[in-house]
Amino acid sequence: MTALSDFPITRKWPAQHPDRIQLYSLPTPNGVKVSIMLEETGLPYEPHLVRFDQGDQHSSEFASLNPNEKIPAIIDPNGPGGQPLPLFESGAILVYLADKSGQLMPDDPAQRYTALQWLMFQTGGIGPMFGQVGFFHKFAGRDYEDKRPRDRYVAESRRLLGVLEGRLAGCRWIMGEAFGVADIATFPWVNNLVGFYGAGDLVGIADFPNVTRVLQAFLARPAVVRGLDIPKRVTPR
Ligand SMILES: N[C@@H](CCC(=O)N[C@@H](CS)C(=O)NCC(=O)O)C(=O)O
Repeated sequence: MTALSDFPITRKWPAQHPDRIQLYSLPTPNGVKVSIMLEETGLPYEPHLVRFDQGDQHSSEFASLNPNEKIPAIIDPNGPGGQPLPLFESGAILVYLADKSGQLMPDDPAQRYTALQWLMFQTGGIGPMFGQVGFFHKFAGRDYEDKRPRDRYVAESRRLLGVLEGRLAGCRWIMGEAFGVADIATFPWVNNLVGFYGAGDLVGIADFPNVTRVLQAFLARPAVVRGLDIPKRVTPR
C-alpha cells in the first residue's frame, strides 16, 4: 500500500486536498493540455505551480515524480486498484484522464485508435517542431546568424499545419463533431505558435483557414479559457 504522502514531491508541494488529483505544472503549451483536460472533464484536482524561474523542474522532489524533469506531471491518489498513480508525459496523462472520466475519447474502438493517432501526431510532431520554431524565432536561437536551422523547423511546421488543415476541412474538430483529447493536445500548440512565439507570419498561418477557424472555436470554450491560466503564474512569462 502506498499513500500520497509517500511521494517526495508532496514535501515540496504539500497537498491541501489529498483526495484530489495532484497536478504539477505551469501554463505552457504542454502544461495547459492537462489543466484544460481537467477543467473540461470536471475531475476534482489540486494544481501546484512548478516555477521554471526557480528551477523547480530540476529539484529532487520534482525529479522523483518525473525523471525527465519536465512538466506536466500528476499523481492520482485514487488510481487503478485504489492505489496512487504517478504519471508524466502529457499524452499519457490525457489518455488516463479520458479513461478515468469516460469523456473526450470516442467509445468506438476504431475511432479511439484514430483519436490516439492524432494525439500522437501532436506529441511526436507538432509539439517538438513548433517548439524548435519558438527556440529559433523567439528565444536564444533568434540571434544565430545561420538561419538554416530556423528555416528547416519552419518548413516542417508548415508541412504539419498542412496535414492538420487537410484533416480539419469540413470538420468541426479533429475527430469530426466530437471535441476531444486530440484537440486538447493540438490547439494549445497552435495558439502558442501564433501567439506567444509570434510566428504566425513566418509559418504563413493565413494559408491554413481551417486550422485558424478551429483554433478560434477552441479558444472560445470556457474550460479552455480557465485551463490556459492554471496553475496561475506568479511572474510574467
Ligand atoms: N513530451 C513531454 C514534453 C514536456 C515538456 O517539454 N515540457 C516543457 C514545458 S512545455 C518543460 O517542462 N520544460 C522545462 C525544461 O525543459 O527545463 C510532454 O508532452 O509532457
